[in-house]
Amino acid sequence: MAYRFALAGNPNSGKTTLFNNLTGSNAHVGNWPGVTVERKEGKCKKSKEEIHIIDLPGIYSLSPYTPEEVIARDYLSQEAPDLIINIVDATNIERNLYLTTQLIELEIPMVIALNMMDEVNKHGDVIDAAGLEKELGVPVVPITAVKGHGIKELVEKAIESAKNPKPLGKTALEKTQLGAAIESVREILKKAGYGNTLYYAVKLLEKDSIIEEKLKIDPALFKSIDEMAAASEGKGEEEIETMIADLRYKYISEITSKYIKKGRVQGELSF
Ligand code: GDP
Ligand code: K
Ligand code: MG
Repeated sequence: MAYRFALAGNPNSGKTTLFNNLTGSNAHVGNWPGVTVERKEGKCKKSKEEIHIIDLPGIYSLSPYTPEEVIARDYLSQEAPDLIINIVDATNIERNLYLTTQLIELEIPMVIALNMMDEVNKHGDVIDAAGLEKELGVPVVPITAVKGHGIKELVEKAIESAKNPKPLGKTALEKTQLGAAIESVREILKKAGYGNTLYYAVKLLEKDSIIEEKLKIDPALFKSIDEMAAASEGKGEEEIETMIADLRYKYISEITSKYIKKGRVQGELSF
């Protein structure tokens, strides 16, 4: 059977470099419907299996604020690719993992390509990829896209995960005080027959108006979701959307301090 793998990551994380390495030169280049954002698709040359790689626009989050974000999230939630390759710039891992925590919520099989490992090694930093993999619940494969290092392992892991995805453990937000509200909204969505319930539950709690319209939820159910969102906002002044962003960053900061050792103390001179 043929597979569709979507390549997702921040701008400048090395998506084009990885895409070119995977597909060689025979990519089909066009635009996403209705917008002048480039759409590239190509066949993966690194496997006997038939794999189509779709390059998504570079994005920092799955919020609905830029055409790129909307294209990426619509593609992922509506076209259901077999797998996401999430390319992460390992030299800028905290910012990149913000998107990762959101991609994981789509419940699509995923592997993380931890790119720019040449730079990480040069700085003497050490990233515990196995630790991150265990924490995030998805495979993490260190690569250096410009040199083609780690690509074979990445493709092998990706095929393995597409064929036999491991169940996700509790994801970042489910581990926080929002866990109960997320679970309740998921139950409502499941009963109403929706898929992608984790992603949609978070989006509804965030009061994402595009998703609210798209799902056409019964007004009574909608009201109860809204009340749960209001209750989760708690006593603080914060909007729930800000609270959710803060919770993601807090989680990321905890896991990066646990699994990344900096080789250089900040401000230290190197010779
Ligand atoms: P995109 O914006 O995600 O498509 O990123 P690009 O593929 O254009 O890469 C951004 C920059 O990072 C380019 O200058 C690449 O040559 C560079 N780059 C990509 N992968 C690596 C890598 O593994 N190591 C290093 N040192 N640079 C890389
Ligand atoms: K670029
Ligand atoms: Mg690019």
